[in-house]
Amino acid sequence: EILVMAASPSASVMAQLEQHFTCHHVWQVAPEGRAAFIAGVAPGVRGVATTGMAGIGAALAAQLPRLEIVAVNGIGVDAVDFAALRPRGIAVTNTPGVLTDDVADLAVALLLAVSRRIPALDTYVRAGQWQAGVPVRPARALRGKVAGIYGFGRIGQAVAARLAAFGLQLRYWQPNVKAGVTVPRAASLLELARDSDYLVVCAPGGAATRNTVDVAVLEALGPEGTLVNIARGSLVDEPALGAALADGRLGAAALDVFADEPSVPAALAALPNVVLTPHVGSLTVETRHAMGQLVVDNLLAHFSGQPLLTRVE
Ligand code: 8YV
Repeated sequence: EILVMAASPSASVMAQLEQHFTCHHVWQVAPEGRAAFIAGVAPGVRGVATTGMAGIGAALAAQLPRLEIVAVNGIGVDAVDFAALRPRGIAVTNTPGVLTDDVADLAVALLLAVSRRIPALDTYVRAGQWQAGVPVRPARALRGKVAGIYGFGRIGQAVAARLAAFGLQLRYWQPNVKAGVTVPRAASLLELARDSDYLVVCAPGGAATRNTVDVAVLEALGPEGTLVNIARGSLVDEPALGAALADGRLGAAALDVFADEPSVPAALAALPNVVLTPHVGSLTVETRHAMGQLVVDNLLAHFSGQPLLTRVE
Protein backbone atom coordinates (compact mmCIF):
# COMPACT_ATOMS: atom_id res chain seq x y z
CA GLU A 1 0.00 0.00 0.00
CA ILE A 2 1.32 3.42 -0.90
CA LEU A 3 0.23 6.96 -0.16
CA VAL A 4 0.21 9.09 -3.33
CA MET A 5 0.42 12.74 -2.33
CA ALA A 6 0.07 14.28 -5.82
CA ALA A 7 -0.98 13.14 -9.28
CA SER A 8 1.52 12.83 -12.12
CA PRO A 9 0.39 14.34 -15.44
CA SER A 10 1.69 11.13 -17.03
CA ALA A 11 -1.21 8.69 -17.48
CA SER A 12 1.32 5.89 -17.88
CA VAL A 13 2.89 6.65 -14.49
CA MET A 14 -0.51 6.70 -12.79
CA ALA A 15 -1.47 3.43 -14.50
CA GLN A 16 1.74 1.75 -13.36
CA LEU A 17 1.18 2.85 -9.78
CA GLU A 18 -2.34 1.40 -9.92
CA GLN A 19 -1.08 -1.80 -11.52
CA HIS A 20 1.61 -2.56 -8.97
CA PHE A 21 0.35 -1.06 -5.71
CA THR A 22 -2.74 -0.44 -3.66
CA CYS A 23 -2.79 3.35 -4.00
CA HIS A 24 -4.31 5.80 -1.54
CA HIS A 25 -4.63 9.03 -3.51
CA VAL A 26 -4.42 11.90 -1.07
CA TRP A 27 -4.66 14.48 -3.88
CA GLN A 28 -8.15 13.22 -4.77
CA VAL A 29 -9.44 14.16 -1.33
CA ALA A 30 -10.54 17.74 -0.54
CA PRO A 31 -7.89 19.47 1.63
CA GLU A 32 -10.12 19.55 4.70
CA GLY A 33 -10.65 15.78 4.53
CA ARG A 34 -7.02 14.73 4.06
CA ALA A 35 -6.03 14.30 7.71
CA ALA A 36 -8.94 11.89 8.33
CA PHE A 37 -8.26 10.06 5.05
CA ILE A 38 -4.60 9.54 5.92
CA ALA A 39 -5.43 8.46 9.48
CA GLY A 40 -7.79 5.86 8.03
CA VAL A 41 -5.27 4.22 5.70
CA ALA A 42 -2.07 4.87 7.70
CA PRO A 43 -1.68 1.44 9.35
CA GLY A 44 -1.17 -0.31 5.98
CA VAL A 45 1.05 2.23 4.23
CA ARG A 46 4.57 1.01 3.37
CA GLY A 47 5.53 3.64 0.79
CA VAL A 48 4.91 7.34 0.16
CA ALA A 49 5.10 8.99 -3.27
CA THR A 50 5.45 12.71 -2.66
CA THR A 51 6.58 15.95 -4.32
CA GLY A 52 9.66 18.08 -3.85
CA MET A 53 7.58 20.80 -2.25
CA ALA A 54 5.51 18.56 0.06
CA GLY A 55 8.24 16.08 1.02
CA ILE A 56 7.33 14.37 4.28
CA GLY A 57 7.29 15.86 7.75
CA ALA A 58 7.86 14.20 11.10
CA ALA A 59 4.14 14.22 11.93
CA LEU A 60 3.13 12.26 8.83
CA ALA A 61 6.06 9.85 9.19
CA ALA A 62 5.04 9.16 12.81
CA GLN A 63 1.54 8.25 11.61
CA LEU A 64 2.90 5.51 9.32
CA PRO A 65 4.24 2.63 11.47
CA ARG A 66 5.05 0.39 8.50
CA LEU A 67 6.71 3.04 6.32
CA GLU A 68 9.76 1.73 4.41
CA ILE A 69 10.33 4.15 1.54
CA VAL A 70 9.64 7.75 0.55
CA ALA A 71 9.91 8.37 -3.20
CA VAL A 72 10.18 12.09 -3.97
CA ASN A 73 9.00 13.21 -7.40
CA GLY A 74 11.62 15.95 -7.59
CA ILE A 75 15.31 16.69 -7.02
CA GLY A 76 14.87 18.82 -3.89
CA VAL A 77 14.56 16.91 -0.63
CA ASP A 78 14.56 19.92 1.69
CA ALA A 79 10.97 19.17 2.73
CA VAL A 80 11.90 15.63 3.83
CA ASP A 81 12.48 15.33 7.58
CA PHE A 82 15.47 12.99 7.47
CA ALA A 83 15.86 13.12 11.25
CA ALA A 84 12.46 11.44 11.55
CA LEU A 85 13.20 8.79 8.89
CA ARG A 86 16.86 7.91 9.49
CA PRO A 87 16.49 6.14 12.86
CA ARG A 88 13.79 3.95 11.31
CA GLY A 89 15.96 3.06 8.31
CA ILE A 90 13.39 4.48 5.88
CA ALA A 91 14.84 4.92 2.37
CA VAL A 92 14.45 8.17 0.44
CA THR A 93 14.74 8.51 -3.34
CA ASN A 94 14.56 11.58 -5.62
CA THR A 95 14.71 12.28 -9.37
CA PRO A 96 18.13 13.73 -10.28
CA GLY A 97 19.24 14.25 -13.85
CA VAL A 98 15.96 13.91 -15.69
CA LEU A 99 14.78 17.44 -14.88
CA THR A 100 18.09 19.31 -15.30
CA ASP A 101 17.54 20.58 -18.84
CA ASP A 102 13.99 21.81 -18.32
CA VAL A 103 14.78 23.62 -15.09
CA ALA A 104 17.84 25.24 -16.71
CA ASP A 105 15.69 26.20 -19.70
CA LEU A 106 13.19 27.91 -17.43
CA ALA A 107 15.99 29.82 -15.67
CA VAL A 108 17.13 31.16 -19.04
CA ALA A 109 13.55 31.85 -20.15
CA LEU A 110 12.96 33.86 -16.96
CA LEU A 111 16.24 35.73 -17.38
CA LEU A 112 15.31 36.65 -20.94
CA ALA A 113 11.71 37.46 -20.04
CA VAL A 114 12.68 39.86 -17.28
CA SER A 115 15.62 41.46 -19.10
CA ARG A 116 13.66 42.01 -22.35
CA ARG A 117 10.44 42.70 -20.36
CA ILE A 118 8.42 40.23 -22.41
CA PRO A 119 5.36 39.99 -20.12
CA ALA A 120 5.02 43.80 -20.00
CA LEU A 121 5.48 44.10 -23.78
CA ASP A 122 2.90 41.37 -24.37
CA THR A 123 0.44 43.43 -22.31
CA TYR A 124 1.48 46.56 -24.20
CA VAL A 125 0.69 44.98 -27.60
CA ARG A 126 -2.63 43.44 -26.48
CA ALA A 127 -3.72 46.75 -24.95
CA GLY A 128 -3.23 48.58 -28.26
CA GLN A 129 -0.46 50.79 -26.92
CA TRP A 130 1.70 50.13 -29.98
CA GLN A 131 -0.95 51.58 -32.33
CA ALA A 132 -1.43 54.42 -29.86
CA GLY A 133 2.25 55.28 -30.28
CA VAL A 134 3.24 54.79 -26.63
CA PRO A 135 7.06 54.73 -26.62
CA VAL A 136 8.96 51.62 -25.50
CA ARG A 137 12.17 52.16 -23.60
CA PRO A 138 15.11 50.01 -24.69
CA ALA A 139 16.14 46.95 -22.68
CA ARG A 140 19.70 45.99 -21.71
CA ALA A 141 21.71 43.57 -23.88
CA LEU A 142 22.91 40.31 -22.37
CA ARG A 143 26.15 40.21 -24.34
CA GLY A 144 29.14 41.07 -22.18
CA LYS A 145 27.22 41.04 -18.91
CA VAL A 146 28.12 38.76 -16.00
CA ALA A 147 25.91 35.98 -14.68
CA GLY A 148 26.65 34.60 -11.22
CA ILE A 149 25.40 31.10 -10.55
CA TYR A 150 24.68 30.37 -6.88
CA GLY A 151 24.90 26.58 -6.61
CA PHE A 152 26.96 24.85 -9.27
CA GLY A 153 25.48 21.36 -9.35
CA ARG A 154 23.81 19.77 -12.35
CA ILE A 155 21.25 22.54 -12.78
CA GLY A 156 23.66 25.41 -12.13
CA GLN A 157 26.10 24.03 -14.68
CA ALA A 158 23.35 23.53 -17.25
CA VAL A 159 22.28 27.16 -16.76
CA ALA A 160 25.90 28.28 -17.20
CA ALA A 161 26.28 26.32 -20.45
CA ARG A 162 23.16 27.96 -21.85
CA LEU A 163 24.11 31.48 -20.77
CA ALA A 164 27.60 31.13 -22.24
CA ALA A 165 25.92 30.81 -25.63
CA PHE A 166 24.32 34.25 -25.07
CA GLY A 167 27.73 35.86 -24.64
CA LEU A 168 27.48 36.23 -20.89
CA GLN A 169 30.54 35.88 -18.69
CA LEU A 170 30.11 33.35 -15.92
CA ARG A 171 31.04 32.99 -12.25
CA TYR A 172 29.72 30.66 -9.59
CA TRP A 173 29.69 30.31 -5.87
CA GLN A 174 28.90 27.42 -3.57
CA PRO A 175 30.57 26.43 -0.30
CA ASN A 176 32.75 23.71 -1.80
CA VAL A 177 34.97 24.09 -4.88
CA LYS A 178 33.59 22.25 -7.92
CA ALA A 179 36.35 20.12 -9.42
CA GLY A 180 36.89 20.01 -13.16
CA VAL A 181 34.99 23.13 -14.17
CA THR A 182 36.38 26.13 -16.06
CA VAL A 183 33.94 28.70 -14.66
CA PRO A 184 35.69 30.71 -11.91
CA ARG A 185 34.43 30.50 -8.33
CA ALA A 186 33.82 33.73 -6.43
CA ALA A 187 35.24 34.12 -2.92
CA SER A 188 31.77 34.42 -1.39
CA LEU A 189 28.12 34.76 -2.30
CA LEU A 190 28.38 38.47 -1.52
CA GLU A 191 31.30 38.88 -3.92
CA LEU A 192 29.45 36.86 -6.57
CA ALA A 193 26.48 39.22 -6.27
CA ARG A 194 28.73 42.30 -6.38
CA ASP A 195 30.44 41.11 -9.58
CA SER A 196 27.25 39.96 -11.34
CA ASP A 197 24.54 41.61 -13.40
CA TYR A 198 22.38 38.49 -13.03
CA LEU A 199 22.36 36.23 -9.99
CA VAL A 200 20.77 32.86 -10.74
CA VAL A 201 19.85 30.81 -7.67
CA CYS A 202 20.36 27.08 -8.34
CA ALA A 203 21.34 25.85 -4.85
CA PRO A 204 19.38 23.38 -2.73
CA GLY A 205 16.89 24.55 -0.11
CA GLY A 206 17.12 23.65 3.56
CA ALA A 207 18.58 25.01 6.77
CA ALA A 208 22.09 25.58 5.35
CA THR A 209 20.90 27.97 2.64
CA ARG A 210 17.88 29.61 4.28
CA ASN A 211 17.74 33.38 3.63
CA THR A 212 21.32 33.39 2.31
CA VAL A 213 20.18 35.76 -0.43
CA ASP A 214 19.72 38.51 2.15
CA VAL A 215 19.57 42.28 2.01
CA ALA A 216 23.37 42.58 1.72
CA VAL A 217 23.47 40.19 -1.27
CA LEU A 218 20.53 41.97 -2.94
CA GLU A 219 22.17 45.36 -2.49
CA ALA A 220 25.47 43.99 -3.79
CA LEU A 221 23.63 42.84 -6.93
CA GLY A 222 22.43 46.41 -7.10
CA PRO A 223 20.09 48.79 -8.93
CA GLU A 224 21.07 47.40 -12.35
CA GLY A 225 21.11 43.80 -11.11
CA THR A 226 18.58 41.02 -11.61
CA LEU A 227 17.78 38.05 -9.38
CA VAL A 228 16.55 34.81 -10.96
CA ASN A 229 15.37 31.99 -8.67
CA ILE A 230 14.40 28.51 -9.91
CA ALA A 231 15.58 26.69 -6.76
CA ARG A 232 13.61 27.25 -3.55
CA GLY A 233 11.99 30.38 -2.17
CA SER A 234 13.54 29.65 1.21
CA LEU A 235 16.98 30.76 -0.04
CA VAL A 236 15.80 34.35 -0.44
CA ASP A 237 14.76 36.85 2.24
CA GLU A 238 11.47 37.60 0.50
CA PRO A 239 10.43 40.73 2.44
CA ALA A 240 13.92 42.19 1.83
CA LEU A 241 13.59 41.31 -1.87
CA GLY A 242 10.23 43.08 -2.17
CA ALA A 243 11.58 46.17 -0.41
CA ALA A 244 14.80 46.29 -2.48
CA LEU A 245 12.85 45.98 -5.74
CA ALA A 246 10.28 48.58 -4.68
CA ASP A 247 12.82 51.28 -3.84
CA GLY A 248 15.31 50.57 -6.61
CA ARG A 249 18.16 49.05 -4.60
CA LEU A 250 17.67 45.97 -6.82
CA GLY A 251 16.82 46.26 -10.50
CA ALA A 252 14.56 43.31 -11.25
CA ALA A 253 13.67 39.73 -10.35
CA ALA A 254 12.29 36.65 -12.07
CA LEU A 255 10.98 34.02 -9.70
CA ASP A 256 9.60 30.50 -10.13
CA VAL A 257 9.71 29.63 -6.44
CA PHE A 258 8.49 31.28 -3.25
CA ALA A 259 8.94 30.89 0.49
CA ASP A 260 5.32 29.90 1.18
CA GLU A 261 3.88 28.41 -2.01
CA PRO A 262 1.33 28.91 -3.42
CA SER A 263 1.28 32.29 -1.64
CA VAL A 264 3.13 35.03 -3.50
CA PRO A 265 3.79 38.20 -1.49
CA ALA A 266 1.50 40.98 -2.68
CA ALA A 267 4.52 43.32 -2.61
CA LEU A 268 6.19 41.23 -5.34
CA ALA A 269 3.07 40.75 -7.46
CA ALA A 270 2.48 44.51 -7.50
CA LEU A 271 5.87 45.37 -9.01
CA PRO A 272 6.43 45.90 -12.75
CA ASN A 273 10.11 44.86 -12.62
CA VAL A 274 9.22 41.31 -11.58
CA VAL A 275 8.32 38.21 -13.62
CA LEU A 276 6.52 35.42 -11.77
CA THR A 277 5.83 31.77 -12.62
CA PRO A 278 4.12 29.14 -10.39
CA HIS A 279 6.96 26.64 -9.70
CA VAL A 280 6.98 25.08 -13.17
CA GLY A 281 10.70 24.46 -13.79
CA SER A 282 10.24 20.72 -14.34
CA LEU A 283 6.68 20.92 -15.64
CA THR A 284 6.98 19.54 -19.15
CA VAL A 285 5.24 16.43 -20.47
CA GLU A 286 8.53 14.65 -21.10
CA THR A 287 10.22 15.49 -17.81
CA ARG A 288 7.22 14.84 -15.60
CA HIS A 289 6.89 11.44 -17.27
CA ALA A 290 10.57 10.68 -16.66
CA MET A 291 10.35 11.85 -13.04
CA GLY A 292 7.22 9.79 -12.40
CA GLN A 293 8.82 6.75 -14.03
CA LEU A 294 11.78 7.07 -11.64
CA VAL A 295 9.34 7.19 -8.71
CA VAL A 296 7.64 4.02 -9.98
CA ASP A 297 10.94 2.27 -10.69
CA ASN A 298 12.35 3.11 -7.26
CA LEU A 299 9.20 1.83 -5.55
CA LEU A 300 9.25 -1.36 -7.65
CA ALA A 301 12.95 -1.89 -6.93
CA HIS A 302 12.39 -1.45 -3.20
CA PHE A 303 9.46 -3.82 -2.95
CA SER A 304 11.21 -6.48 -5.02
CA GLY A 305 14.40 -6.28 -2.97
CA GLN A 306 16.50 -4.72 -5.75
CA PRO A 307 18.94 -1.82 -5.31
CA LEU A 308 17.27 1.60 -5.50
CA LEU A 309 17.99 3.61 -8.66
CA THR A 310 18.37 7.08 -7.17
CA ARG A 311 18.65 6.83 -3.43
CA VAL A 312 19.31 10.02 -1.45
CA GLU A 313 19.92 8.12 1.77
C1 8YV B 1 8.57 19.92 -8.64
C2 8YV B 1 10.86 20.43 -7.63
O1 8YV B 1 7.93 21.11 -8.61
O2 8YV B 1 12.44 18.88 -8.35
C3 8YV B 1 12.09 19.62 -7.46
O3 8YV B 1 12.74 19.74 -6.42
O4 8YV B 1 10.59 21.30 -6.88
C4 8YV B 1 9.99 20.15 -8.79
O5 8YV B 1 10.52 19.44 -9.79
C5 8YV B 1 7.92 18.95 -7.75
O6 8YV B 1 8.77 18.22 -6.96
C6 8YV B 1 6.98 18.09 -8.53
O7 8YV B 1 6.59 16.98 -7.90
